[in-house]
Amino acid sequence: MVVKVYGPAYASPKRVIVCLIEKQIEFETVPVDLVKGENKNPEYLKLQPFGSLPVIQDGDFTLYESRAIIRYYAEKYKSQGTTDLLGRTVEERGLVEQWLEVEAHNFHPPIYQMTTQILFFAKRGLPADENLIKESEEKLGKVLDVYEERLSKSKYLAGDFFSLADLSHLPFTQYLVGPMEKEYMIRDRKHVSAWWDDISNRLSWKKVLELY
Ligand SMILES: N[C@@H](CCC(=O)N[C@@H](CS)C(=O)NCC(=O)O)C(=O)O
Repeated sequence: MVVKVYGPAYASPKRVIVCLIEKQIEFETVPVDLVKGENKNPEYLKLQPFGSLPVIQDGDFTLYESRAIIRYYAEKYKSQGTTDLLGRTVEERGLVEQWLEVEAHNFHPPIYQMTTQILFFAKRGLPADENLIKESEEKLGKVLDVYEERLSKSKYLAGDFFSLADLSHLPFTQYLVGPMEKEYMIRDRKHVSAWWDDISNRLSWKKVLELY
């Protein structure tokens, strides 16, 4: 059964797609255009009642929330493709979960604000809130300082192995270093910079960027 992923052009669906590639799971994509409001169509809302991307359909099974989806596939196909994305021991699993939570609750809110203000408002010709951008950049900087300290002690966030916690950072950090033109936030931090070079050069991520 080929997994269907809705909304491949956006960042959160890319979190799922990069995981499917790491796990060597076959998938196809269904475009959903947020600008046209296709995420609010009744047919889409039947799959994802909050109207957010992504959602996946795997046979009769439907699942939304990108981080729930990546956990699901990492667990379901533990020994296929890249293994140990959730760690090998319960302690490693705990650390992967800890850093996945940090990504979702500390890293994501400020970077999402910046993405919305800098990329999407500007794209629609709407004025950006410069104070909010500045405030979010400061918050994100403080989060990255914590990452710098952590990554001075281990190669990846959860330890010396690549995990879902690292993978989960790929799509929005790509916006930061690319179209948002704020690469200095990564490059000014030696260990964060080396970590970014490592994870963003994975074949799976290069494939995502090539495809979408
Ligand atoms: N917590 C959700 C959030 C997903 C999310 O923010 N998706 C964005 C695209 S990257 C979106 O669909 N925005 C439009 C909306 O939520 O109405 C997840 O991780 O799946």
